[in-house]
Amino acid sequence: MLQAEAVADLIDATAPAQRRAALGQLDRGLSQRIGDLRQQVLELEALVCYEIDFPEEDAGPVPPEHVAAAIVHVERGLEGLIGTASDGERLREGALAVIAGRPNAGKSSLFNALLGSERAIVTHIPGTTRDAIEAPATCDGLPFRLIDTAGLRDSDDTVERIGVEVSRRYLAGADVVVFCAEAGRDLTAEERAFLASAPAPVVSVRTKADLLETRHPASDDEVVVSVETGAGLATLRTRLADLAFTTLAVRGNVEPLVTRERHRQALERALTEVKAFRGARDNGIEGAVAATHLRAAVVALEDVIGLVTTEDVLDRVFAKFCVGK
Ligand SMILES: Nc1nc2c(ncn2[C@@H]2O[C@H](COP(=O)(O)OP(=O)(O)OP(=O)(O)O)[C@@H](O)[C@H]2O)c(=O)[nH]1
Ligand SMILES: [Mg+2]
Repeated sequence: MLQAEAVADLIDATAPAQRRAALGQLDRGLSQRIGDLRQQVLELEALVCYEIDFPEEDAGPVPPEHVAAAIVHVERGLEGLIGTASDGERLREGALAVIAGRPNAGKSSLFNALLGSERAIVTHIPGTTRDAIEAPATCDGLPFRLIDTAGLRDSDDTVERIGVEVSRRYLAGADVVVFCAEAGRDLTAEERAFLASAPAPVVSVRTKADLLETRHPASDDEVVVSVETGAGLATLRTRLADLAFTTLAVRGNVEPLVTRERHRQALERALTEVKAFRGARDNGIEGAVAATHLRAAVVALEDVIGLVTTEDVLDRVFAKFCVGK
């Protein structure tokens, strides 16, 4: 379970050097897995070459369902890896968590509390934060880029309006939105509309819980916090980690993680080619032509692992079918 260990190391890593080492371990696991997939595509190519070269073979051609199953197997493998990419890239870069809400909702206070330092200016005056501030933070060991924004509202003040526009731009790229509203009040129509149209998963936070005489009416999907008492902050961190790193939480890290954009793109290219191969076969395209898609898939996979061997196919044919003995 090298992979699981590498992820655990990554989550525990406190120093940049530790993180780099853990990421390196993940990459090694990934090249092995991609090497496996490359091997599977080569075997598929070998089967197809056999069909092409020996169509009248007495022993019978390769059963079509054998080829079909091999195609599905490769596709599943590629899809599984590609499915890890969003978490993997966030592990490397940090998930973008954008704190949003009306002016004075307590956004900057929460930002500071999650960072554990007083980065953003906090005052009782609505409209204090005018520009977005970004800072790295760790929630349950997972890396985040936390953004404090200007309160969302229409303003007559030009500077503030620009800040609000910046907030909207950040929101568009968010991996998760931390929506803040004071505890103990109903949400405004505007706030409801915002929540209904949020561009990313939202954690709904009720702030300033210490100011309430009674408990905030219980609701499962809201996290009630106070930066004065620290209440709810641990729950919030866990909620953020779960929402921003979904497959890590669910899957238990059995697949290696794709942590680089370039790798994901190459895997997607390989998948597209394998699918094109399947399509070509289904449409009765001649075997040699269809097989060029498999070649392209192998090249895409080799792009990732840096392999350059191209002669394996014939070796495979001979080894597997003892042709020419
Ligand atoms: N008692 C109490 N006061 C809080 C809490 N969180 C924030 N406040 C107060 O609420 C006011 C607004 O807090 P900010 O963090 O500046 O709010 P904001 O959402 O960043 O406001 P803008 O930047 O103006 O949009 C300040 O006076 C804070 O001290 C809390 O948990 N408890
Ligand atoms: Mg603020």
